[in-house]
Formats: sequence, structure tokens, C-alpha cells
Amino acid sequence: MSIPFITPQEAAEVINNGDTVATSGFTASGTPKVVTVALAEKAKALHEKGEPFKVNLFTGASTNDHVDGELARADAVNFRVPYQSHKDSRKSLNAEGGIEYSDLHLSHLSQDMRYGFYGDVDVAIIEATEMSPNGEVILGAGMGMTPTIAQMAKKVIIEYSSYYHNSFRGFHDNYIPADPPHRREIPIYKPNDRIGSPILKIDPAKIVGVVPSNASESIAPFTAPDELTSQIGHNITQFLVNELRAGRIPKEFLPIQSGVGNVANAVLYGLGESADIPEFVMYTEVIQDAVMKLMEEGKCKFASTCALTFSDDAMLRFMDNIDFFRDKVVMRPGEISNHPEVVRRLGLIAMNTALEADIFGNVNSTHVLGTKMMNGIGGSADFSRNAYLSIFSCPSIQKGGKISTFVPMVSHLDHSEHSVKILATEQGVADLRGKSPRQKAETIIENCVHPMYKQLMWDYLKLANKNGGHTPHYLPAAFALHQAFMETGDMLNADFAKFGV
Ligand code: 0RQ
Repeated sequence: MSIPFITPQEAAEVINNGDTVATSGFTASGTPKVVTVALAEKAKALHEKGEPFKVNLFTGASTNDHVDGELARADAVNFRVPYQSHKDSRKSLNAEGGIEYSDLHLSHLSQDMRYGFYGDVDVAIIEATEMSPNGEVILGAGMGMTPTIAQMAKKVIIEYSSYYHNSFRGFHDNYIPADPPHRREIPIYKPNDRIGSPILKIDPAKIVGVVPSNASESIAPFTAPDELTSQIGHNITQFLVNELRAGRIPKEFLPIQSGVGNVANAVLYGLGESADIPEFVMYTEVIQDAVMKLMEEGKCKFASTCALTFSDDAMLRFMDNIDFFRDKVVMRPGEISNHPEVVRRLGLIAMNTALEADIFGNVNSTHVLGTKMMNGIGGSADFSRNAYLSIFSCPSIQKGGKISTFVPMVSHLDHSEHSVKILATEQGVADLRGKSPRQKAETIIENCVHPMYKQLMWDYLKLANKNGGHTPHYLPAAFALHQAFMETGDMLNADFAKFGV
């Protein structure tokens, strides 16, 4: 059977209004780059004629401008799941009448789709870097939920990328666990265990065509660590060194998971620079530029990931030295890279980022002022709930000090106090293990809160303690900092005096 080459426009014609479209890739890498652009053009043309056109968009995690950006600007997305980080989709999903967004644990989506919770997948758009006529495919720089969508989709469009000047063959570990009641353990006992196939087999009868593409991942370089993020990195590193010395982390160290963003990148640089942190391996969902550098320096020996989230320059360097990395990196589907069973078994040190935390150790990673979605929970809870050590970090203040990231009560809850073991800011580290809510509050205020906001937090705790309870709160004042920000643009204007402190 021969599979035809088709244009992006011909591929877009295969997709109908109301279809569920699922794409390959994860945290930008390995996502489509040309078919979704043509799909956005099709939507705009139909809208101009007064005809409706929207799809439901399912991806492994965040995508690039070619997917979330183009489709959001074309008003072509009805329902979106499970993670995004593009400013245009963020704008739409935060507006009434915009994208209906369901923010999910990344490890859940593939299995929930197989269980039938989301209905059929009409079309899968899958980036391949190598392909044979019988449907055997080598994927690109990100896996996401590709094995599941390739199996479920009624029609498959392949984007055949010629951007990479070396072969990704051997980097992927395609695997789908059996569904209950037949599921067995995920047989990963070390981060470098392989349990699947480097090749993804797609039924050639479902492949409607192959669209050539030559675009990069278009991932911008990360902001270099500054004084603030370096200090957070230093504080976490020092904490881990102390744990190692105290024997609470074994001397051969434990695998590391690290989230996305500037703070996460800086923390990894911090670990790399410390002579007291031994060589380590990673079991994580994304590796960013910092990890590549740590591998080149010999500090990071192996990384199991779902995607290579490298900036374009770093990706070209990776390609130039691909044989060096070939036995040091494996890419897995998101439901395996983030699998709770494996995370618990391997004993990960999980490091993720908070938007805000409260003085009792609850963390909000997603909603600014409790309402506006930033990105999504992503895989952070897949890891933090099950890790050996779960660390959350953030700067103690934002927006020049007008926002304290530490508040009496989080305005949205992603990670409860039961999952959060360590909080870190540039001010210091709060170790919450073995502490009651009152003790947690004292150690958080002492070690993590910015000096500008410490008195306000002590005042709140005093007020809450008067009210009593196991987790002391005075609910009429619990959101006083958020309210002050909304009314005056500055959380520092919160005043507990009116509550009788
Ligand atoms: O705003 O862009 O206007 O400057 O949020 O903040 O400090 O630069 O932090 O880049 O590390 O991102 C939580 C968003 C942190 C990210 C979050 C404003 C701040 C700034 C970014 P500007 P920073 P980072 C991996 C696992 C999701 C969960 C996760 C994230 C911008 O790490 O999305 O870890 N995590 N998933 O000024 C108002 C606050 C604020 C605030 C920060 N309290 N109120 N604005 N900002 N705190 C991902 C995957 O699973 C794939």
C-alpha cells in the first residue's frame, strides 16, 4: 500500500467541524508545525463566510505557536486538554465564550481516553522523523500520548519532518500499559530500563497522507539564572547536601524530576555547580537546556523524559553530538514518564514550581488570584504526590513586591499540604516534614516569607490562633492580601487591624 504525500491544506480538509483532533508531542517538542497552521487558515476562511468551525484539541502537554497560538487566534478550539502555556490560548480560555479548558494530571489523559471518557479521536496529527510504507514510524523530540492516539484515531496525518540532521532512532520507548483489570506493574526498576519499542507501528490503512515539514521546535532560549533564581537554586542545593550528610538521601543519590520554567532551570544549574552533589540521573517529564549542559559536563548521567524541550540552538548542538547522548536519554509516553507507581518506586526528588503557597504548605501552581489560569498543573502532581521528597519553590515576592507569593490561604489548590514536604524561596527553606499545621506556619513564615510581608503573616497567624482549630484560620481575613491587591494593586496594603489583631 502506498501512502500519498499531501499538502497541509489537503490534510486540513480531512478535519471537520466538531472533530476531536489529537497531536503528538509534549511541552512543545514533537508537536505538529504545518498542518495546524493550515487548519487555522481553514477555520478563518470558514468564519469569514459565516460558517462554524472548531475542533476539540488533545495534546501531550503544551505546544508551540504552530498549534495553540494559531488555533487560538483563529478561534478554532472548542475544548482543550490537558496543558497549555501559550499567551493566546491563555487569553481565550480565561475569557467567557473562549476555549473550554480542562486542566488535568498529564499521566491521566492517555488512559482516560482509552477508557472512553472523551469519546472518539477523529484525527491524529503525528510528527515523524523516519517512516516506512508499512506504517513504522520514528517519532521526533517529544512523545506525549502518541502511542495511544495512533491506536485510537480513525484517521492519521503524518507530518514528516526533515528538520533534524541526525536520526532519533533508538531514543523512544513506545509502550501502552494494559487497561484494568488486566494491568500489571510497569516494569521500570531503574530510570534507564526500557520496556517498549523504539518504533511506533501505525496501521497504514488509517494514514490519510504524509505532509512534509522542515520547521524547528521554535523554543526560545531560557532566561539565564539571575541573582534571585540562583539563590533559590543555591538554597535547594544546600538543603539536599544536608539531607545527604544526614543520611536521609542515600549516598548514591536519588533520581531527580524537575518542572519547567526559569526557576526550575536555575535550580538545576545550582545542583550542577555544587561539588557536594554527586553525579545523578533523572526520571522526569521534560529536559531543558540546563540538563543538556549537565550531561555534557558528566554531572547528569542519564535522563528518562517525555520530551527534549531544548531551545533551537541547544537542539542543534544536541543533533551535532547525538551519538554522545544516544545511551544517555530515553523518551517515554507521558503516562509512563509520569507514572505514579514508578515515581514512588524509584524514590524521586521532585522539584516543581509554585505561583503561590500558603503558610500551611498548600500550593497553587496554576491560578493567578484564584481565577486566571496561567499554564496548568501539568505533571507536577503526578510527581509531587508520589515522590520521595517533594519540593516546591518560587520567589518570595512577585511584581516588585506588590505580590507576596506566601499568603494566609491559597486562592486555588493544586498541591495540598499532604503532598508538599519542602518549600523554598530565595529567603530560605522550610522543611515541613513531621510538623503540625501550626508548626508548619511558623517555619514557613520564618524561612520563606519575604521580610516585607513577615509581620503581616505573623499578624494573620495571631488572629487565626485566636479563632482556634487544628489548622487555625480566620476566614473573613484569609484572602485579605488578595483583596488588597485587587483593590489597591499592592498586597502590602492588607490590614488585619480592622479584625482586631
Ligand atoms: O510574570 O511573565 O509577567 O514576568 O508568573 O513567573 O517567577 O518567572 O516563574 O517561569 O518558573 O513559572 C508556576 C508559572 C512559574 C510555572 C509557573 C508571574 C510572574 C511572571 C512567571 P511575567 P516566574 P517560572 C512541569 C510541571 C505549572 C506546574 C508545573 C508553571 C510569571 O512553573 O506553569 O510545575 N508550572 N508543571 O510575575 C501573580 C503570583 C505569581 C505571578 C508568579 N503569585 N501572582 N503573578 N507570577 N507568581 C510542566 C509540565 O508538566 C509539562
